[in-house]
Amino acid sequence: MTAVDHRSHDHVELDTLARRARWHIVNTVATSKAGHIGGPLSAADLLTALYFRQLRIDPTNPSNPDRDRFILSKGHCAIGLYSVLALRGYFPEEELATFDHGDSRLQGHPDMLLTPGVDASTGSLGQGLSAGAGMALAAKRLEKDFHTWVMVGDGEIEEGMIWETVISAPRFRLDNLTLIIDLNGLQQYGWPRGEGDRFDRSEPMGHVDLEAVFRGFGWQTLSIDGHDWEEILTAYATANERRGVAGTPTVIIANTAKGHGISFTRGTYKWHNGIATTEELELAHSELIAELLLEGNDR
Ligand SMILES: Cc1ncc(C[n+]2csc(CCOP(=O)(O)OP(=O)(O)O)c2C)c(N)n1
Ligand SMILES: [Mg+2]
Repeated sequence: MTAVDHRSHDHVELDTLARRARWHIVNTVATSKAGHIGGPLSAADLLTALYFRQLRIDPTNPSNPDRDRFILSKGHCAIGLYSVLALRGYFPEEELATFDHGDSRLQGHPDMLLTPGVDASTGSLGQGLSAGAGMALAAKRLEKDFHTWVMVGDGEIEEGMIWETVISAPRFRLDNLTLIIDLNGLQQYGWPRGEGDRFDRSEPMGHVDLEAVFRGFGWQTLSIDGHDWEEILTAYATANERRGVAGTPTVIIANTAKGHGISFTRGTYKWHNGIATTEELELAHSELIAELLLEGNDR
């Protein structure tokens, strides 16, 4: 008996795209022998929904001054962004094979001067939200209607510069600015505390009530499951509807799992970065793509 698929057509399409993005991530990093895995995988659903359902963008005109902006502040997750940009049509998917090569447009961290669709150069953690607030403020001053979206990691928000903008953005009434926190529970190293560790490196924000903190600074907060299409799309729509009317910025706290989508990378800090072996690649392919091929849904 064939199992009944209760997912909506829209969610099946997003699911297919996100699987292909995840395959590009793990396969490209293995091909280039460099790059990050866990953070791009935790963000893959959020990025797919953003680029395929939310952002007002045109891949054939990436510098349109009226386009929505997106800043991947956690720039080490560049391969996640590039995979989705390629699927969305900013450049050929085949170009991903040049990732991190010296002469490639796809550097290990995003370079806005090289890559079509990249709105800010990032990699030094903590800076993207300030740049995004600048863009949102410019939109207000120029009376432009675009929305600026910024994604940060949960380790990244330990950076003090993030909080300078958290404090100031409501003062500037930046309701055209949305921050997405990829709350995947891990940063570069893991938990629990191991022998010889000098610090507890458990969940970077595990002890903080982020909703209360952001609300205290005057932000609208939305807390979601960052791997649930309905919750992601609803949060994006809510944030977008606040633009121009609410007077305060929005933060989407997306509960995710680092390495989500592939069994052996999920929930382990060891896959913050790493090169999959041939056997691991085969397993990842069978988990992500083989099922799609069976369903005839690979395109
Ligand atoms: C200012 C700065 N300090 C340190 C690093 C090195 N670094 C790269 S990724 C990373 C961990 C980031 O963790 P998190 O923000 O949680 O990202 P994710 O879990 O999504 O990979 C660190 C410390 C950096 N890129 N920039
Ligand atoms: Mg993290």
